[in-house]
Amino acid sequence: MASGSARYLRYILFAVFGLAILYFISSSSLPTYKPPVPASRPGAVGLGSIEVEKGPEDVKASSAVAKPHTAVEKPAQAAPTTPIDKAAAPNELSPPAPGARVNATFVTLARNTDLWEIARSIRQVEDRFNRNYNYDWVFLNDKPFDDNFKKVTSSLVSGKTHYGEIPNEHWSFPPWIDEKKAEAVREDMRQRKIIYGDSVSYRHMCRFESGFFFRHPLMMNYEYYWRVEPSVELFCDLHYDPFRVMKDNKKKYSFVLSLYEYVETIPTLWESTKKFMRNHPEHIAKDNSMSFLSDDGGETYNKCHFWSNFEIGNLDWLRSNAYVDFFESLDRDGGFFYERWGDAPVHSIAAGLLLNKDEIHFFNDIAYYHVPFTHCPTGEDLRLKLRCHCNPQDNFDWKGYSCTSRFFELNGMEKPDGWTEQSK
Ligand SMILES: Nc1nc2c(ncn2[C@@H]2O[C@H](COP(=O)(O)OP(=O)(O)OP(=O)(O)O)[C@@H](O)[C@H]2O)c(=O)[nH]1
Ligand SMILES: [Mg+2]
Repeated sequence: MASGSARYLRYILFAVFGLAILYFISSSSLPTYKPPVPASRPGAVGLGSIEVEKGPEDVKASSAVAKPHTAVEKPAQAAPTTPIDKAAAPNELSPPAPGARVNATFVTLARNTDLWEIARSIRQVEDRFNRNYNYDWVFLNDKPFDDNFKKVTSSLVSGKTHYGEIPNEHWSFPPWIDEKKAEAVREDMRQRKIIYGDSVSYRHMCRFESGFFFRHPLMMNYEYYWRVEPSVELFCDLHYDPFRVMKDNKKKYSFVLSLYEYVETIPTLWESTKKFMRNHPEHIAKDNSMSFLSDDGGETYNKCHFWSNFEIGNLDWLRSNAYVDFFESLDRDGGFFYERWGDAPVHSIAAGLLLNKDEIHFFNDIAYYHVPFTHCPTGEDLRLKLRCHCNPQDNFDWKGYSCTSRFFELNGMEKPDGWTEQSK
């Protein structure tokens, strides 16, 4: 009996010793953990290679690197011991992309009631891009933002948030406008069922976006902006910093979608533009994009415009004498109230005439939706690399009502492979 117990004891000791050796070998052969490379770093999704995205688990594991003793723990062992309230420290989910930031901000005009629609937009912009770049976000409103709006939006934005109220002069009838005449126009447009035709606030919004957002005190410290509206979608990862692309390539204005404007909303906009061109020939760029705007050398407007609910642009250009003179000339003519001029044709005509062609940029790889149009990048290779979730058949670029083909032709750009299949 005693010798039997001794034998069992020897077996047990052997087994413990063997297990200890196995554990030593297996743990010393674990690879050293390297922090994940953010997929949205410039070059991370190079044109010739796909970099494997690190899932949230991997990224979370990067916090273990900071503590050398836990670096070799397998996630399966670590998980049950991680306190639930420490499981997802937001700052550790997404390491910042390397490289210097541009002096830039997102900007959103919104009402308090737009909260959940803008929350959706912010979340997409953050997930696809800004979580790695942490750019600021400026929110502007004609009324004070309430605490709930500030609380929710600031929790979603990875950069600093700023909330500003619009001064009354930038959101009201200027003194030279005949308000009775403006009211009669609205009534007429209401009867003709012109979209937003009877709205006063929509007109203030369009005038503010045309002439004032870039001069708001909160915007004065920035050089570039990216406009984001409620309920928009971003369908692809953004694998580089578009502000950096704008700055390094001296771009002043950019777009993803273009289309024709409803003629009923801008019957005299081109007459006003021509008046401005006669009065200020010094502001017209030599190598401008007139052929994007007009099919007869400037006689008439073909209604093409960049869709300004998305735009990344240079604020100093909008604050330049050329742009401000253009806006003030239009504003005096009264079409923001006597018609229903939108900021999209106003910005687009300005970009087309005041900028040289090579200062306007088309972002094919920023996949975007604002009801009812989609820009889904042409080219399957690109869509797969950028992990896009848009249906390529929805891409509006090459359809009949888009002006993007004109932009390509005017700039001598070759259309991406696959465009013909999307033109139907
Ligand atoms: N503060 C404020 N923001 C407004 C007002 N009207 C519109 N906006 C904002 O101005 C931008 C454009 O307004 P939208 O209602 O989206 O206009 P739209 O894009 O032409 O039309 P939709 O198809 O309805 O999106 C959005 O960012 C709105 O949140 C307003 O009265 N007050
Ligand atoms: Mg909108």
